[in-house]
Amino acid sequence: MVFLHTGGEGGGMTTATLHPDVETTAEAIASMEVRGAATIAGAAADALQTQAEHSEVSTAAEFRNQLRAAARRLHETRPTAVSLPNCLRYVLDRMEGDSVEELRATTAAAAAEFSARLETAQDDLGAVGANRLRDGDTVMTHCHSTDVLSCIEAARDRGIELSAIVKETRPRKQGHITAKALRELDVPVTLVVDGAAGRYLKEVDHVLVGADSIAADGAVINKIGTRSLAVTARERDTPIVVAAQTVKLDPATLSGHTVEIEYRDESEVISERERDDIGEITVRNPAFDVTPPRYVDAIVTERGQFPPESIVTLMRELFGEQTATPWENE
Ligand code: RUB
Repeated sequence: MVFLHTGGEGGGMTTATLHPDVETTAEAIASMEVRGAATIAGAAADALQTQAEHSEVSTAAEFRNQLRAAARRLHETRPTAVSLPNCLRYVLDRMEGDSVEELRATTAAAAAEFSARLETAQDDLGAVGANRLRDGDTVMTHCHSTDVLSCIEAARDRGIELSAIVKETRPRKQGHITAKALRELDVPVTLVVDGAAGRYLKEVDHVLVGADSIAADGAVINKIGTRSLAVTARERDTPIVVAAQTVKLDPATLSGHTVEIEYRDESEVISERERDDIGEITVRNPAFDVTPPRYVDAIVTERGQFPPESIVTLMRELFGEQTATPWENE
């Protein structure tokens, strides 16, 4: 069990006992053993469900405190993927009741419902994305996106033959995960280093990327290197399509908030030995970048396909200007 001191509902301090799965999940997200925006949100929902189902507290106030403490622990792991706060908000906003048993039931049900919706959304999005793909097309991918793979899988299920040029995606080479998943779908794969993408774009019919967050102006926040890929693709007239469930829409950007870009450890970029050999240098490792809407042709969601500039309409409909952070309430 993990003991955290948290603010209590009466303003005093209480000790919230978190289920070990919450800490295990938080560590797995922070270390990127669990990664990718949709997968992170699903893991967070599972952890909240476990916390609710196994809570041993005796009062409703303690239960609420404990769930908020669990949500805070999950929230602090990775800053850029908005699916994480969207998940925590979805579950905590539905934590209702006067007794521990009522709170347990509503919270666990909300977490299970969030997970189920995530899965359905990805399938529905895949069906929309597959409509863009034609027999014989070549797609180029960046990083590893389960939303992108859902589009390709739906196309393959319809008997559409595709091939893929997969960018390695430095520094952590998530392109290898994509390559493996595509081979499992029987898609021929050509792996290229990131710098070679431009060279191969003329053989590509669609650039297909995922998103960690989408801002109200239609800007797409995704793995570092997405922006330069989109700029080059636009220069070559290759359509760039973003596959992103609506859980990637960031409602806070409606009211002027910006998306925090995560910087990761320098050791992902260069080893200690290589660095010593070079001498005194600065190393920067931003994990994500922002692609302005003018370089994006379409955002494919489970609610259909949108030009990036019109995504704000869907964002307002689904979230309003919701920026509440119920995990911080006392
Ligand atoms: C993953 C990444 C993915 C998006 C979308 O970054 O940028 O493109 O998260 O993935 P990291 P999905 O490896 O740093 O988490 O479509 O699976 O949500």
